Amino acid sequence: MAKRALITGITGQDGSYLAEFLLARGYTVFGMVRRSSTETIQRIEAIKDQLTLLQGDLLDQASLVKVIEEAQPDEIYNLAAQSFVPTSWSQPVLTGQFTGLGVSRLLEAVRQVAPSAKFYQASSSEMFGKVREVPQTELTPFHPRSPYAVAKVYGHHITVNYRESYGLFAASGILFNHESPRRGLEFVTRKITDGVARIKLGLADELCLGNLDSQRDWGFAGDYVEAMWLMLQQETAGEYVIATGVTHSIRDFLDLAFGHVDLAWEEYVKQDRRYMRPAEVDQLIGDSSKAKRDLGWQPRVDFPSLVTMMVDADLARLGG
Ligand code: NAP
Ligand code: G4F
Repeated sequence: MAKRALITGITGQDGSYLAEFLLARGYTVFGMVRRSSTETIQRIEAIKDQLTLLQGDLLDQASLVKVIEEAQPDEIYNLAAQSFVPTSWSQPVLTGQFTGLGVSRLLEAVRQVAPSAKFYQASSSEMFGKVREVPQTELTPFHPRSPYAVAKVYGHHITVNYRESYGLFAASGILFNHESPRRGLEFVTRKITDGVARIKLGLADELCLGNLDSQRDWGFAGDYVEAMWLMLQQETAGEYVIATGVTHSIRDFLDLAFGHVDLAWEEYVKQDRRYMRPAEVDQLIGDSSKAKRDLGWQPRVDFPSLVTMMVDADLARLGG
């Protein structure tokens, strides 16, 4: 019998790649979507006929119970969250409700309705924040630097707590930044590749950014959803850092993205205080040795290939 998977956040970047990955492995895939006045399913448009979409919201306990009753999942991937760090300062309470307490609500529903289902929580390298050691591992202490990161620390610990309290198979992936042509336009990588394409095609003449010095360990989202799945194929649940182990600055990203279309970024990029953050995460770099050893996982797409993939996709989308 085909395995059944439920994905919250299926309309997001990771949800769309994970849904494709699971369909290709013969899963019956259910996706939880929230009601909206306009359609939010662009990223899953091509596969929507192969999915069953169920209405639910992380704020609404009864809807979560109903979604799990209908899906009867073997595996549950909790990818839904308010995931944009700057918004977590302007909407800190809502971010805590979605990204933090939402995990409790979902775990409670799992405990009541499907206690034998395997559960994946989307934890984040933002939890390391003002980093205590370099590179960061599963044992590095957390020092969150935004309401988003604080909420993710809550989600992470409550996942461990439900495993220890109730014996649920509850795993947590501490994923470092991962990007793709499907990344939201407000995140820095996609903002840059969209900006490069617009400038190259004569649709824009400048790109306004914030802090150019921060460094991130950027991987490809398509590689990272495989790690989520591998975590749920193990005998026991655990925590895993998923990262490339290589870090780059925003300036490095700009060099490659503008260089790919033979432009010099210094002529187009302006710094704008509006995009500076009240507290910054300066440098992230992950050590995913445990995932390599226990899951057999490793990233396939390197940094230059990721950048050029994203620039080419935006050029094609905008008609270049
Ligand atoms: P994303 O593109 O922002 O997608 C977020 C998803 O959550 C969307 O499908 C959104 O639905 C849904 N959602 C938001 N609030 C909800 C609510 N109250 N009820 C139900 N659904 C809700 O995020 P992503 O990049 O795919 O990331 C997936 C997960 O991994 C997130 O939890 C994120 O915090 C975490 N994470 C991401 C990264 C990364 O680098 N991408 C790294 C570490 C961890 P709508 O379409 O309706 O808005
Ligand atoms: O692309 P970002 O907005 O991603 P950030 O804050 O690292 O968060 C992403 O990765 C996390 C994993 O570590 C996820 F948990 C989270 O959900 C999200 O997916 O910003 C990256 C860096 C920051 O240091 C920011 O200050 O880019 C810097 N930056 C500089 N100019 C900018 C801009 N970020 C944005 N969004 N927009 C700018 O104009």
